Amino acid sequence: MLQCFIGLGSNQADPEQQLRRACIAIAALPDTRILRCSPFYRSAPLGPADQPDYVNAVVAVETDLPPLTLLDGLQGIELSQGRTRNGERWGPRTLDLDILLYGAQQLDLPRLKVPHYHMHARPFVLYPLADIAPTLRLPDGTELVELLSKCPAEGLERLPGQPADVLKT
Ligand code: A4P
Ligand code: MG
Repeated sequence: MLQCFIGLGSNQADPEQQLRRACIAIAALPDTRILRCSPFYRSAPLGPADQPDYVNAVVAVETDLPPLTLLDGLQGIELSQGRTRNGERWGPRTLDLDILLYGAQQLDLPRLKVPHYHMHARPFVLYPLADIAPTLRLPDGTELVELLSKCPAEGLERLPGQPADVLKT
């Protein structure tokens, strides 16, 4: 089994609830289990500013699914939670699920780039990732703490509560 990290984001239709539902759906993917779920963070939108704040989190999973099968599963969850794609880059969405890391693999496929291309400089990815994997290294050897030191937590607010509780039921 490989350990993977998945980034979750939503800024429409009750974002916290979208993320809770997504965690449950990820845990129900075949040959996959959630190991850890970060706290939820409210974050200022990156991209067009005329959209609501996002709620973001990161989950660590263990999976036997090949990378493109995992991507198919995650895109199925996005669709089942009302995700539509209108072509606007970085526009509002009910749910976005990104494969941040897939074991220590580096993938450059037409449908899948891993590590996720913008994760290195996004506070709403790096801080929740550090909550659940503080000693993580990226496949190229870069330490997560090094990336964090260059990425201020601007526009990021940790929300109260323990989202991981949804996984214990
Ligand atoms: N794709 C390639 N690599 C991956 C990967 N590692 N994980 C492909 C998931 N998908 C990957 O994605 C477009 C295509 O990327 C997919 O079909 C897949 O084959 P998409 O979800 O349809 O489109 P997108 O998410 O709008 O595009 P993009 O460029 O991936 O956007 P991001 O990087 O996901 O950013 N601000 C805040 N505060 N919080 C956010 O979460 N998110 C975005 C979207 C913008 N601003 C944000 C946030
Ligand atoms: Mg995406």
